[in-house]
Amino acid sequence: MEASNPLAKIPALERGDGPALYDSRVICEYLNARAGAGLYAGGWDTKVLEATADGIMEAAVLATYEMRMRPEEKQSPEWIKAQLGKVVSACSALNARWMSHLQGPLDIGQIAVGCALAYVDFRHPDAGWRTGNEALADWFKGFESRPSMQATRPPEG
Ligand SMILES: N[C@@H](CCC(=O)N[C@@H](CS)C(=O)NCC(=O)O)C(=O)O
Repeated sequence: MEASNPLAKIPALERGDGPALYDSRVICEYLNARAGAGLYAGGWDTKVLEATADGIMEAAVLATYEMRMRPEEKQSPEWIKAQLGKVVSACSALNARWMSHLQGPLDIGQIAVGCALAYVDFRHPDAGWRTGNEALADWFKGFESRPSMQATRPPEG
């Protein structure tokens, strides 16, 4: 893994025409350019939405690591709560300000939000992000039923 990404993190993409790429935002932009998929047509709005989703994912992953990788006596419940608090407040911001973008043409921002919310449900089903965020919850119900989301559901456990 370090051979592809010196930070020893996934995802990393090995390619024939240059060094490996890492960081999901970089990989997504590369794949979009190769496919001509037009997933960044929304400009800065799309990128800020993607960054918000990435922040949700990062906070949720950090909480997961604290809960699953550290011995229980070393875990900080306050820190876990703070990370999941970021998840919920970012979801409230999406619900308040981003619904029309989320309901517009498919872009990388929507995909990132869909993936982040699916991860939160997978690892932190009690995070409570739906409370008060009904428009976002409704949108996600539609998004997660897409064949691509169903086909890439993680196995239980
Ligand atoms: N910003 C990076 C985050 C990547 C990341 O944190 N990956 C986690 C798995 S979800 C990882 O490989 N962690 C291993 C580690 O931190 O050592 C991205 O979007 O690609």
